[in-house]
Amino acid sequence: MKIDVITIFPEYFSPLRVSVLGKAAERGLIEFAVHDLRTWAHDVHKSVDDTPFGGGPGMVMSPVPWGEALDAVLGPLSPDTRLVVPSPAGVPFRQETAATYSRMAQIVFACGRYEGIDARFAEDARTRVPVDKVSVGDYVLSGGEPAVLVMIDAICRLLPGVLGNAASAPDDSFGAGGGPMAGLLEGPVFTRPRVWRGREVPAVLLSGDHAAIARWRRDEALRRTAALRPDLMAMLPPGTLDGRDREVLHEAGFPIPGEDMAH
Ligand code: JA5
Repeated sequence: MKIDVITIFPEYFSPLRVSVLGKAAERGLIEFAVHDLRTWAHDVHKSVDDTPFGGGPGMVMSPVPWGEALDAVLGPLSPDTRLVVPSPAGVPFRQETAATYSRMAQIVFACGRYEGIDARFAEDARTRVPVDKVSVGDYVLSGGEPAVLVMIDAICRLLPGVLGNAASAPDDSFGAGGGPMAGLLEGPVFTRPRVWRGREVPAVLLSGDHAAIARWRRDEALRRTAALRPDLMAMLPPGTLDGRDREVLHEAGFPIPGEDMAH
């Protein structure tokens, strides 16, 4: 997979050389190309922003360098290419979004700064490539760069061969593998020592009973998800809760989707 990033702060993306993603790039599993938008600026000051039509505070990024940058960076037209523009006004980026993007041949990320990019840039780009405006959460950032780092990490760890342990992705929170933990937050994890500052590791985890351990982990995931993320509980596909799941949720005092609390 090829990932292009267009930004006025190329240095912001040095973390892509570190750790799991850095190694995946070294091994040729991912190709990162980070481009300085000012390469396509036209004046001696290499300016990429201008005052907003209609007035208002701040500056708006000019569509002129953005259009030329995209022309230069976009590979052959393909249904497996996306232009992704981070924006707090975009559609939420979720685990399923990461999975969809991990199957792309090329993703171009366009990092806005100031008050954003002139709207005509995305409108024009749409005539050549599918364009997604994507939010990574309901808060304001100073620019798209940190959002793009977040998305690149979530996408690339799903690529074949990128994670050392092929089994670790499906059991993470959200259980992208569609396994038993699908749509739930991951519960607590433990390692040695067995007793630390008087606190014991739950006995079931030392029992060697793999079915009991899997059931305990699901119980913990259900309790945590119901307590912290009722929105995720509401999104569980119908029919995913078994009898024990309902018992756990009832004991914890949480309403069970599609069930009367009196039962
Ligand atoms: C700000 C010029 O989902 C959180 C986000 C905040 C934010 C994003 S995504 N992009 C920008 C931006 O500011 O481009």
